[in-house]
Amino acid sequence: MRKFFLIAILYVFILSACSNIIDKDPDSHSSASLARFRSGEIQQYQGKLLSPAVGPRDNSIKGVQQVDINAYTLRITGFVNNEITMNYLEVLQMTSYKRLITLHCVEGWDATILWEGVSLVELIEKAIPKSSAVTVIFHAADGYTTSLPWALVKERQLILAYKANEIVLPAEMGYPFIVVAEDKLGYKWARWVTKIELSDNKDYKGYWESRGYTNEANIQK
Ligand SMILES: Nc1nc2c(c(=O)[nH]1)N[C@H]1C(S)=C(S)[C@@H](COP(=O)(O)O)O[C@H]1N2
Ligand SMILES: [Mo]
Repeated sequence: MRKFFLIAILYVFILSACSNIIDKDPDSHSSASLARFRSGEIQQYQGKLLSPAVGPRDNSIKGVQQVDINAYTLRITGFVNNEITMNYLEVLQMTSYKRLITLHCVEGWDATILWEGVSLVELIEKAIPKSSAVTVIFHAADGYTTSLPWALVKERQLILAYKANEIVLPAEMGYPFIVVAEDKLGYKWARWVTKIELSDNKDYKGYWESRGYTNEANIQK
């Protein structure tokens, strides 16, 4: 009798483990992620499954920011020879680039999203950075800041995205702009970007970096 119960328990255990596996089937979306897709959002790209642009929860320092696009400006300032201010449509008129890139958060989750945006290098070069500029600091509407080396932005040809999975970036994901910091942890992906500051401080530390996260923010692959 005892043996029977043990087998029954084992059976239930195996079943639940399997349903877990089914939910993680790489060839189909889980019902939880399906529910998060917005209307118009594509769910697959070049045979690869995409993650919903909006994650299951928000971990931003001050919650989701609602940016008034009519009042919005993007400023490029600091160690530059030609400080500039652009509005939303001026940025959107620049050449656009599409990239399929995975965002990895320090908390363990990740999301593979088709990003579309403008080149950060083309944007920053409009302001003619000084040769002493080594760091790019991103300032956001919620007061959040983070930074990347200017050399890395150039080397990786990083983009500033305004679309995710073919829809306009949802507020939760940083409307109007998010830094697509490829191969860097989530805290480098500044959302609701309002200002890009060039700096000569190679050791600048942003919000999470000054609270102990590494400035390199490399993904452990
Ligand atoms: N402006 C701003 N951008 C931000 C943050 C924030 O709090 N404010 N959080 C960062 C972190 S820690 C992560 S993991 C990603 C995704 O945040 P989410 O987990 O809230 O979706 O956004 C990043 N960009
Ligand atoms: Mo994060």
